[in-house]
Amino acid sequence: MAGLVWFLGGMTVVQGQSVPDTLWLHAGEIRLAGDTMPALRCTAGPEWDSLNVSLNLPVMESQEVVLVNGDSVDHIFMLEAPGFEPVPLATGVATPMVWPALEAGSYRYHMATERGHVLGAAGLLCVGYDDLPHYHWNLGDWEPDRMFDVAGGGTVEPDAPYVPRQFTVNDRVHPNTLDDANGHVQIGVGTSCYITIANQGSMDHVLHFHGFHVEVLASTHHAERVGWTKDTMPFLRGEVTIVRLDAFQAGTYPVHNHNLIAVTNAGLYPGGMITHLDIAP
Ligand SMILES: [Cu+2]
Repeated sequence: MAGLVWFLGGMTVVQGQSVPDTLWLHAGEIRLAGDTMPALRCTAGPEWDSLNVSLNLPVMESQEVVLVNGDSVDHIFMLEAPGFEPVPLATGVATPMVWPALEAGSYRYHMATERGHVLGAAGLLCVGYDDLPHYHWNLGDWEPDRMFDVAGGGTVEPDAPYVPRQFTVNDRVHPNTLDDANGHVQIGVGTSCYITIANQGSMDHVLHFHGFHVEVLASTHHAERVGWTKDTMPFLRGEVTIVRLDAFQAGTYPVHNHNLIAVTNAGLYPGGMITHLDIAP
């Protein structure tokens, strides 16, 4: 939800939504390619949604936010941004906090609790980078057994094998990734866009772009990559990267995880972490 597309003089500007006064943490269920799993989601409304919300703020503008913890246990909210300290969220309580004034960049929010992480309450705050269409890809991986264990009060063994069955971009598996206005890149030839890529999952991921090399503008875990132009890039757990795509040729080009398991839905190819760049002539 919450994808807003404005048409400004023929230019399409894609982004999340402005930060509302109140956000909700909900417990619920998600269905991905036949698997039903317990999940936590952060939304901009009081109703459950299977998609975490991603948000925008202008450069250097702080924001007061109230977060309602609708889960049955306490959590800790974290925005990975300079000047932000983790905020305890008691169950059933609306907790006020201030998101600091931030320089242009993309910042990951998440729950700094195992339950919050495994059950997937995480999204993005994008600040600035709004002079071009700005898409985002929250990368996720999901192992139903682990999610049921943690939802039932269990904890993850540090050396337990991790074999996810589902792999998502913005909480969707391919081909549903193509229904996502925030993630499915659709721009015209000769134009450009930004893409924020956030690895919200429990394993590292690698994306391969067909048709284009993209320029790295920012990276939380690989500062040395800024200025590089590449078509394949690994993203460590928790890493947030902003790239710029200059669409010099028309056509439809896949972007996909280079790990073959991650382009399946419960083992069936194709699926998982695949989206498209659709460049109109
Ligand atoms: Cu490829």
